[in-house]
Amino acid sequence: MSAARPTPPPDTIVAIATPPGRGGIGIVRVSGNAASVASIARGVAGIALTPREAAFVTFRGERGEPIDQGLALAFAAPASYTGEAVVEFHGHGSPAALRLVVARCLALGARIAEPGEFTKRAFLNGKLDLAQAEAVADLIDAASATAARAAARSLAGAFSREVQGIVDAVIELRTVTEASLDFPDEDLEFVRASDAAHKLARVRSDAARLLARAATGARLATGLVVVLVGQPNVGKSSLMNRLARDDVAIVTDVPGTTRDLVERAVEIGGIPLTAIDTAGLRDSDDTVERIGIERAWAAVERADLALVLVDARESGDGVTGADRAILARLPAALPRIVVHNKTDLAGRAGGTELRGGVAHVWLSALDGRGVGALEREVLAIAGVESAGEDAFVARERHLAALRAAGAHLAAAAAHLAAPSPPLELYAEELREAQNALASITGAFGADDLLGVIFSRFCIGK
Ligand SMILES: Nc1nc2c(ncn2[C@@H]2O[C@H](COP(=O)(O)OP(=O)(O)O)[C@@H](O)[C@H]2O)c(=O)[nH]1
Ligand SMILES: [Mg+2]
Repeated sequence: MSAARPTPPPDTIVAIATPPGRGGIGIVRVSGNAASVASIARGVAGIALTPREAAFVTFRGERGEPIDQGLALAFAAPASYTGEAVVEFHGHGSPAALRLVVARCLALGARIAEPGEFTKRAFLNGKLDLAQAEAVADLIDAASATAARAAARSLAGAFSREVQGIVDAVIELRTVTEASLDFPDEDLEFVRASDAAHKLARVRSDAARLLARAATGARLATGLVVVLVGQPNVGKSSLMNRLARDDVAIVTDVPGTTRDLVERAVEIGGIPLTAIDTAGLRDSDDTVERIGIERAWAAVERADLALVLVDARESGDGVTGADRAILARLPAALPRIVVHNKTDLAGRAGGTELRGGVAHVWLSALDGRGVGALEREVLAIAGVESAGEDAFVARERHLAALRAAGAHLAAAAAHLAAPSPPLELYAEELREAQNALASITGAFGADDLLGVIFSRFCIGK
């Protein structure tokens, strides 16, 4: 492990590990230095515990009075979640009894753990890297089965391994460069002979691909915001209710029924989305409706995807001048799907068509036909239709680091392609790229790099 990681504080922490409230089982977890954890274990459970062997015991208070009974389970350092000595008390899920167990641990020398402190210690002790530690939180917070599976893959190290693969390739490029900087007569030939340009191009494309996958992963974690817009009465609220599989928005045949935003978390194909139903977009003299329309445009600004509803009964290409005006006012970069609703009235079957790069979907929000095709289209645009087997969760922090690494690699490539490459600047960009990547897993590069240089090159040559 790198020397940059400080040694964890040796004090002993305790917390209730199960969610607040009553339940079948409640767990109190203790982690810290071996002697103090052992004395807490003996004080609460009344016996000396054998690591990894569950003992059924009575938990006791200061005067030996019973608090609860359950399992006591000890782990010896470093073979535990935190890498420290750990003991867990699995009692009944009674908040009052659990608090008594915690109070007893405090009296025996522990202190209350800070939020995330067990996982922080796991990181500091090298049990998890930073991306994995973040995946623990993402797994706990996962809003869908797909997001949970993706977090589990990140926790197992899938994302970290991809990042490390790119870091290794950057280190290899740096190794050649930094060594040649030490031997100025040979420098440029040396770097050229190592096929650096070609290798750098491959590193850049790997990093770009990882960024794309990470962006999908980030959407998995946070969910995509989908806004429903269109003229009054085209069926936005009806479609909202279909997507939510619930009556969340009022549907009437009165144009201008929806005035405020109706926002709802929905799940499509295992992907969490936030759907926003909006007021129909038209010129209105009604003050409340006008505010609603302003809010609709504000919702468009924070959306990742717009569903623009139109009436399937319109002849021609089915998009009226008013619809076109709405489409034109959407931010140019905002992905959109044109939804031709009320196919039941239009006597038209469902279907999907690509027109000028924009997907058009025909459906009936009333009878539900064609809604499945729309959902597939939404997932495709979200880039998560294949977020099955190889997705991992990622965070904005990871995306920013990957973007920064990509920019430094691009700058490195530009230096290398110059008529007389400034090798020092090239090396510096590679170093920055590596640092950006290393920040994802929390490993810092300098020591690792020196190790590689010394092990691969005979400096005394
Ligand atoms: N026949 C038919 N009627 C629909 C369909 N979708 C919505 N409607 C009706 O159109 C009217 C307006 O629907 P609503 O969802 O409130 O539209 P909004 O103003 O865009 O939110 C209501 O009377 C709905 O029952 C559809 O697919 N087929
Ligand atoms: Mg409505």
